[in-house]
Amino acid sequence: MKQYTPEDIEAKWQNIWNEGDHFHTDVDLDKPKYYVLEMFPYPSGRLHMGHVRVYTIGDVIARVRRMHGFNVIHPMGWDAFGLPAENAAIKHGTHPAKWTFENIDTMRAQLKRLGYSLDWKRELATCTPEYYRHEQLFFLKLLEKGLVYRKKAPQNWCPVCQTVLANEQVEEGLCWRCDTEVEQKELAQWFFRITAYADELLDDLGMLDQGWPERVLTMQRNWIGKSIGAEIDFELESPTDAGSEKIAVFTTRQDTLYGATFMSLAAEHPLVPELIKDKPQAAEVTAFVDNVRNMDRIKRGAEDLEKEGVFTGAYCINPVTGAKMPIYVANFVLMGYGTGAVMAVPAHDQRDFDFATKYKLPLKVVITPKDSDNVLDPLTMEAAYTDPGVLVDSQEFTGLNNDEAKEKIADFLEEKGLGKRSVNYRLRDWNISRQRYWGAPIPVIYCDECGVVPVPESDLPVKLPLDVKTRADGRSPLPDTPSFVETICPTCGKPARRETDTMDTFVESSWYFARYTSTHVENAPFDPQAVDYWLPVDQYIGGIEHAILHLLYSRFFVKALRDLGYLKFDEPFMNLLTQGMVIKDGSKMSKSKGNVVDPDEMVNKYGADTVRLFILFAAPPEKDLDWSDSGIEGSARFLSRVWRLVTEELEDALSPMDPCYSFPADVLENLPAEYKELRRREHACVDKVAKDIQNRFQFNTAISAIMELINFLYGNLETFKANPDGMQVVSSAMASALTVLSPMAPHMCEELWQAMGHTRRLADEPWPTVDPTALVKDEVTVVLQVNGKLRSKITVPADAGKDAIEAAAMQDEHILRHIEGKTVRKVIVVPGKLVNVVAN
Ligand code: ANZ
Ligand code: ZN
Repeated sequence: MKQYTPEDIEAKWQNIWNEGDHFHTDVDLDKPKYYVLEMFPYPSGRLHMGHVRVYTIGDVIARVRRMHGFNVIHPMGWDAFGLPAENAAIKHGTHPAKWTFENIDTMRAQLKRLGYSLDWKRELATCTPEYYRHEQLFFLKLLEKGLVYRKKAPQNWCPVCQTVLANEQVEEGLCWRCDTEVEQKELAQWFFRITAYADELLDDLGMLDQGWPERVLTMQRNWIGKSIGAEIDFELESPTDAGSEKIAVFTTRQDTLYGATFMSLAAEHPLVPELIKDKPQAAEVTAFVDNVRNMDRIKRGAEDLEKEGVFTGAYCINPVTGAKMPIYVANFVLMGYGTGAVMAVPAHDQRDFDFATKYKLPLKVVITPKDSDNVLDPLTMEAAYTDPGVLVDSQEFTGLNNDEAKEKIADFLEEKGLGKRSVNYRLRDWNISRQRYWGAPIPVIYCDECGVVPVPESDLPVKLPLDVKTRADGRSPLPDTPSFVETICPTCGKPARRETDTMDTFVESSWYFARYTSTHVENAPFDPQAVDYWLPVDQYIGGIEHAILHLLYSRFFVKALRDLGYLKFDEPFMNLLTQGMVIKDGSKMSKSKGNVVDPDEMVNKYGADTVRLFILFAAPPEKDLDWSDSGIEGSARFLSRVWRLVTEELEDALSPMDPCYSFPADVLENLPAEYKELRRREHACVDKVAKDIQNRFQFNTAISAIMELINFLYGNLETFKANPDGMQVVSSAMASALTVLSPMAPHMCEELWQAMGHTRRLADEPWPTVDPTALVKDEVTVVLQVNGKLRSKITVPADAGKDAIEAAAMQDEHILRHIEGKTVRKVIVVPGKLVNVVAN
């Protein structure tokens, strides 16, 4: 018997796959394509188990699809720009480029050791000018189209990372990367106008509702946050010295307009200084405003914020009731949303209710519960009434359901010129400027004469200079690099300065999946035929942590590139699988907990096939996977059993039969019953593995099915060995088992396949064709009687129950003929033998 030595076998097959670019595919219009992609790794140093999990899942899907006749593209590359490279370079006194490329080499070798069927010819790294030059081109094209703009505004600033952050990168007020409290800093920055696509980004989620997890769809929907309502003008009691006459508010509840009793403004609202001018309240308001401005936006938006405010001394007028409404500055009103002003309806909005209670402001009830005659009493209410209801105290609208009133009042406001329907989004434009070095330069030039001048396309790429030293304080060395900064203006030829900010690395990951189709095209981002053929991605796999950030940006990018004419589809990822974490002893693996399991160590100890098998077997892909030593031992034992079955128990008797070989009926009839059962189990296993993997990603149940087949072979070895004529049946079953196990444990299966005498590579074999009749369990003949007389015979599965047999009997045409016109009184069923229908 040949010993199972994974390290030899695995290296052997990896060499064979690598040398022939075995998994490289090209456009082939005669074959259906399938694009399977896992989120590409950040070259952080070494692979962790999370990587192994996601790439193993993707690899099995790729291999199974390939065997089903698809032209599969399964590429790999590196999300290679970003802050950790810079921080590591500072810490270790090296250069980010050196650090990055060394890590890429290490991690590439690790991926290869795991036997993934990747198309390495398409490999890319986003930090190379060959990649980012196209991104700079997109920037220029989007600028031309008005989808990129520069704006000075308060920005999220992380003092530790020394850079601004997009809204999506601030989590509960903290930097997503280092958990530092984010500050606000006024800076001129570049923005991608993602809001131009807000509606489409929302509507097109409908195209994904079959293929994406519901919770990701919900998170995206909420992040875009579409609100339908109205903008309403409130006249000031008296115009300000500067000439302002009114305040516009955005509301989603114009049905409560008759209940608006005061006005709340954001601290940054431009009217505030005008309103308090020469008022006794001025000093107090100014102090309050300064205080609120220093709070960060996220905290100001939080539900549990203590509502506070201050009276400005000014009033405005409710346009429909004529009531005089005091104007407050309130800490929970944000300047970046709607108009930065809120008509306060304390009876029907909880925040306004809290505020009114605190500052003793009047409540007016304008909506009451539908089927109740106890009208809400403003003096005893303990909370705002926010549910649907019927309008009261609202002039001509009194008595309407509030939904209906929303429409009617919007019509009324539009007719009278008091307001208009309006839609607001929570989504903000994407700030892509980063004040860090290790990123793609933003291709613009600042000229004292000409202002902001885009770099001409013919001058691309604007290369990131590599001959610089990173600074210990983390600040970008680019502004102090004259050879980079100093340039001449492309318009007037006078000395000018380059932009020294770089692009957010999420820009790179927003289009890499499209670039894979055309990695080797130099002068254009894409080969049009290749993008049209391969895209969109059929199956995308990655972590839930990207539910908003990366997935939203990529969706936006695809729509923008489509409108630039580069792409012809609307959504990048048709199906999304979000895998769970790999944990140990119930918690996330981390150095501080000392519970990290290193992939290389595991591959050294057990071999890649065992590691892959365990990862797939231990949990369904969406669930967290608890690493266990006994679990991986179990997977290793199973593979050894398969090995021993082929190389020892059955060695000389096996022949290179096709999997699911179609035997003439008499071959099986002349053998003991175990053969027919083996064949049934063989076909059932192939069928189940295909369905479990392709329809539901249930790798664990697929593996269980293969284990059962192997167990059945072991359990009946004596019978099989005693009947040499039956060896072809056993060989076919063994070939099937190896074929369907090969996507999970590719190296060992190739080796055993070869040991059976097969000459083609298993990786190139088609998925076996299941014979549906082979799936039927043994059948028995049942005689059918009507009133005790034999009328017909049927065959049913041996294990069919009484109901199934009766149902089959009552459909038999002979029976139907003999009971025609009669009433069935009773049906007697003796399973496996007879059915007697009593009728008269
Ligand atoms: C009056 C009203 C009465 C409101 C009522 C609600 C309930 P969403 O769904 O998030 O869009 N609002 C408007 N602009 C705001 C701002 N800049 N900062 C804080 N709050 C703001 O919420 C829309 C509602 O949030 C608007 O409708 C407004 O309050 C408030 F019974 O207007 B409402
Ligand atoms: Zn930070």
